[in-house]
Amino acid sequence: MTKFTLLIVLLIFPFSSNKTTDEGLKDLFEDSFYLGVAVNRQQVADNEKQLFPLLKTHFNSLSPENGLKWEKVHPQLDLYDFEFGDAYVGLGEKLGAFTVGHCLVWHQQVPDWVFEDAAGEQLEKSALLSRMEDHIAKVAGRYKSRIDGWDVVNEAFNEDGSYRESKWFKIAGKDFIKEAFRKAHEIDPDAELYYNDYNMWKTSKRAGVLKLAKEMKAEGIRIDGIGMQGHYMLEGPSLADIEQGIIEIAEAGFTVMITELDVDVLPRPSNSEGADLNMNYANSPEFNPFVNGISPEAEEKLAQRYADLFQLFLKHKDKISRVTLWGLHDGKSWLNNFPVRGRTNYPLLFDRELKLKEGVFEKLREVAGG
Ligand code: 9MR
Repeated sequence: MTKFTLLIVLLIFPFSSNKTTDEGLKDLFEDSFYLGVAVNRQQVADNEKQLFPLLKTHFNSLSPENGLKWEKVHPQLDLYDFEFGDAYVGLGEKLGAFTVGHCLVWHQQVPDWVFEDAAGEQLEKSALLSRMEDHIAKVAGRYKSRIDGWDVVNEAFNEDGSYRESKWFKIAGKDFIKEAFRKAHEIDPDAELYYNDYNMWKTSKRAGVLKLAKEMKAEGIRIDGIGMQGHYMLEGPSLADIEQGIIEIAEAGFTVMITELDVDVLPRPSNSEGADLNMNYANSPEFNPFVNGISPEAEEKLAQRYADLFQLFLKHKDKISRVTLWGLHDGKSWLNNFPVRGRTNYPLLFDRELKLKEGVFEKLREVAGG
């Protein structure tokens, strides 16, 4: 090497090395919003090994995919299981991450006994609410000041903006939502409190949610933000619809979070109900086309969809506090089993070998101006 080429190498190296080796996804958005990821039980247990550096490099917020849901953390009346929660919160602290709790009250992944007395009869409203308050006190209380924000109530509305006829609602009416937020705030006054739902880009659904959220605020009940889950497809919903959602939530006085982002790349059967139908769809090349790898065209569309979405989120960074991916890598995404079980999907930012999808990263870097 001549002195001249050595000089050139020395001059270029510090600039080029930095970008490609250490830069994580989160760094693209560090002045805008947290970048989060939902982790599962196995990933939390494994944090010392392969995953920790990867999480540290790319994310500065964590959500628990399933481990803090009622059936996991409180499987029986007098039995709480905090093994996952303790490890999860510990991981969040080690990462220095904004650590989210998900979710205190939901109609899914909640055992039947919650709604029944010892004789199996349906509980009265006051008994159900006091059971719910006990649960919130134990779970949010255990992680007081260690969990930064809670999804307090999840998915309590129908698409038309009416209340979902869950057991919670049938027994307690909308008061279950108000009481859940009241109790969560009493137990951990420093935690941010969120309502979280899918299809918040739909005008009708959003109207129902915002009406209640404003009513709660007017009654002095703390509610900081609304989570737009962000389970999207390649072709829809439109950016315009998502944008309208972000704007209206912010105008109503609430912080916006994109809480469960993923992009389904597989075709959706129009009627996918029933186990037998699921079988056929999973086995059919039409509905499960990428068993041996995603096509370059679909991968390119995925990268573009993520770029478009993040460009929109950046445009509204003053309204959005966090964007969280619903899973770390394709192999573990719930979308391999929804709406059809047993398909091979590619909805996330890391592939099955835990490699960051370079095409997506490149495009995100462009939209982030890096
Ligand atoms: O990703 C979760 C999956 O592993 C569970 O089987 C499923 C059970 O309903 O819940 C998934 O996460 C959901 C989240 O908690 C709330 N919004 C919808 C998510 C996808 O179903």
